[in-house]
Amino acid sequence: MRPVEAILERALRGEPPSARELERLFALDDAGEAAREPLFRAARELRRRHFGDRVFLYGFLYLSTYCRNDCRFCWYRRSNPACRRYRKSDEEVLEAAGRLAETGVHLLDLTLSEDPGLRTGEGLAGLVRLTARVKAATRLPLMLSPGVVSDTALAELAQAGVDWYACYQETHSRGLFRRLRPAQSFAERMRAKRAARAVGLLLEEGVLCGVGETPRDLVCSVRAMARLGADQVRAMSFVPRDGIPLARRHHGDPGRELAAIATLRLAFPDRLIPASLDVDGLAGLRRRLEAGANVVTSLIPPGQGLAGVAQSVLDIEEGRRTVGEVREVLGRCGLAPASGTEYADWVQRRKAEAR
Ligand code: MD0
Ligand code: SF4
Repeated sequence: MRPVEAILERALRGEPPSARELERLFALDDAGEAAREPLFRAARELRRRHFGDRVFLYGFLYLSTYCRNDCRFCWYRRSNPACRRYRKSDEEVLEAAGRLAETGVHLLDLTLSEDPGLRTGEGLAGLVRLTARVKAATRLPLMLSPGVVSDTALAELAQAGVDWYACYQETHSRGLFRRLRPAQSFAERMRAKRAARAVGLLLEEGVLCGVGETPRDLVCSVRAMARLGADQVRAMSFVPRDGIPLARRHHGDPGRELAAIATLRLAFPDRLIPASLDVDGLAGLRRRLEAGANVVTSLIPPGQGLAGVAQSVLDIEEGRRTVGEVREVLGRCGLAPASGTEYADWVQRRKAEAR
């Protein structure tokens, strides 16, 4: 039997791959579709065992695009004059949140760049109040993606009804981290995640693909995700654009991200793994689901002037990042949206287990 097949067979028997084996699987990124198919098939089977045909849907609201940082992969980095900055008012956020909730998403992800006006004092207090209002109005599970914040902020946010803290290291190689996030602290960012767990928040960790990482770096990320006890783990491709300094490495090759999604499924069979609409829009959804993802993220309501992150505009105003469009793709993959109760139950169960 070829080594990859043996790894997959053992994973299906409940034996998680070793570090060396994970490296082998991550390296299937440029092996071509046919060579990756057995990996994808195993990932789908593990997803089926833990989640059946059910998929969770996350609505996304980007509240502020002002940022103090200068990440080299990001469109919203402070030194990019070309991106349109906004900070949504409470009323705008509540309206967009209400609309998204009505469409049937299971969670709202409130994301912010590291906006200096919302990090401390009255700005932070306003964010905490807004979060509580969104919770009261929608009664949905909430995720907050505010970048690195203080322990006190995390505790206040948890108190206000936030369920998840999302904060992606992008890489767990310190050298690559320095190149991606200049002048930011690797340790601070990791510490915020441990602090979030300590106040009872669920945690999403993530890696960026196509930025010069090696399969071994990705194994290092799997270890870090396991140590953190991450509840949701993400791999997302770098999207090069004019105005972003980082050079494209894996131009047009989604293989790295797809192999990473499937390998994460083998390493974390019962965790949540996103298929983001924020890289290739709706057109890229099917292949991510077929690699073993079980959450669709970055559903964004049209007509509200809201932005995406990696893709700031793709498919948004066309109304293609919506539950109706996603449901059709799910159907074609033999999958279906979960009910709100199924998702809320999953969140409650995980919180109890994590305690
Ligand atoms: C996504 N655009 O899900 C969002 C974003 C932040 N928590 C998530 C990267 O793709
Ligand atoms: Fe700011 Fe986040 Fe972009 Fe970095 S990745 S520049 S912290 S918005």
